[in-house]
Amino acid sequence: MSVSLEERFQGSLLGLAVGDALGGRFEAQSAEHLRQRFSGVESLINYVADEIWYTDDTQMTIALAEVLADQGEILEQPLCAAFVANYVPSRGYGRGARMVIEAMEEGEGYQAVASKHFPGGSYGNGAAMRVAPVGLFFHDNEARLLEQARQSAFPTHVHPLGIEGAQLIAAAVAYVTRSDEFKRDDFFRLLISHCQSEEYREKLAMASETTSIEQLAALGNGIEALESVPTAIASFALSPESYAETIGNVILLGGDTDTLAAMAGAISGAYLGVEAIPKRLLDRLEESPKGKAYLRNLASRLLLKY
Ligand code: F2R
Ligand code: MG
Ligand code: MG
Ligand code: MG
Repeated sequence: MSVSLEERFQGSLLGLAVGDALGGRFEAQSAEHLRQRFSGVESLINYVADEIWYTDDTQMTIALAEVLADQGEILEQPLCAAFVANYVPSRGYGRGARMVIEAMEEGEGYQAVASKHFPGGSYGNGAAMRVAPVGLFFHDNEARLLEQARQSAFPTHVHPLGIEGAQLIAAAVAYVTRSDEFKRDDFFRLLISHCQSEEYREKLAMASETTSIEQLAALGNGIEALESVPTAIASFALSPESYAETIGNVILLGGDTDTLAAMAGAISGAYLGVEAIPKRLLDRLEESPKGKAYLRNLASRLLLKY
């Protein structure tokens, strides 16, 4: 398989946005309800008839990608400015993230809000859902990859489990961006070697043995990083050759469907390239000022700066 870097960068950003936008239709619904409505992934995708709109996951990813494309690295102040410039509350942010960004907007001490709103900081999946551009940009620079993923998490997520989730998604995106052939054992060995906590080490060991939808469901579908990052990674590894299966299988788990599909879609798109995203979905992705065409162009800008 030969996929160009441009196709991978575009595939990851658009794959994230499409997963987010499709999953956003079903956020917080139960797996039972979704399984009654849809017989499988194909019927889920065929259900989409009109425009699909992305949520905070893509909105914050755009902020990160803009900073990388402009600065060549994640720096705290430009990142905060980009979060504020891209802040559209109606996209549905986590409540902790909302408070931190509003403090940035007001010029107040956002660091204090980030570490005090939740005890020890947020372990939500908000840092992991937006980190894909770091994985793309530093895919061949292991020394900076994890440090930059941490840096991209910090303004809103200071809890170690929130940061580690972002580092693992960044490492997964980086690995597949370098790969022409998916080697499952290597992939999980590398990710497990990056784990700092026993919690993620255990979950990724489970993910490495996930070969069925039932096992995928057992990894979790929640808004916490630990309850969604391993699931998204496992869904990609379950169907590495299909973008549609990768995002469809996690959406059908219910729960935090937009974020599960955003993270899984970013990994799959980086591996398979933009052509692997079903035309039916990509055609319907929003055409707003920061919609489909902007994302494609942003991916190309990111590659030019890389
Ligand atoms: N927030 C949502 N969806 C909810 C509904 C939105 C609705 N449709 C609307 O229009 O308003 N989605 C987005 O939030 C998730 C990412 O969240 P993020 O950025 O991590 O935010 P936050 O608030 O920091 O963390 C999320 C929740 O996790 C729990 N939590 C985190 N740390 C905690 C701690 N230390 N102690 C206790 N609980 C903690 C809290 O419930 C947080 O609110 C994505 O799903 C994105 O799509
Ligand atoms: Mg969202
Ligand atoms: Mg979500
Ligand atoms: Mg470089």
